[in-house]
Amino acid sequence: MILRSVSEVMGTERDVRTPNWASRRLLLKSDGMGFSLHETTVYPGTETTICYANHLEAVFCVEGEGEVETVADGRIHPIRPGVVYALDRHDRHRLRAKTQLRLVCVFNPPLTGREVHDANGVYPLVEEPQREGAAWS
Ligand code: 9YT
Repeated sequence: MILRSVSEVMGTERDVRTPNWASRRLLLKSDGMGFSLHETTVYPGTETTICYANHLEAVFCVEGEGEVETVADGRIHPIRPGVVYALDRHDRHRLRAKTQLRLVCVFNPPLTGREVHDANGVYPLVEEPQREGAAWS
């Protein structure tokens, strides 16, 4: 069993900070679960345009108020605690935080932890050797 807390991840290489958000990677590809699991804090007043061309992401809001806009159709969906949005079509979207958002994010395939958003808000696929004995390849 893997046991890990947000507090122990803080300040390590699993704590990724950008001007708009910080992401604490609780589970990464190297943990061998087949998905990665992050707690993401999005700073109030920010707008981030993202398109995960290589990944599926589900985002569950546990704190804060904001909205997500799907760029293709201009639809705006409110984000508040208890709401999940799942980017099942690699949707280009704009995430706006009215207040600070605390989000639980799951990625498939899992992030390795070394990805950075490119100019289009895309994470590249990064190849990394699997943990020995892990069930997923
Ligand atoms: C909600 C969102 O996608 N924010 C960008 C960061 C991402 N969740 C991550 O890398 O944890």
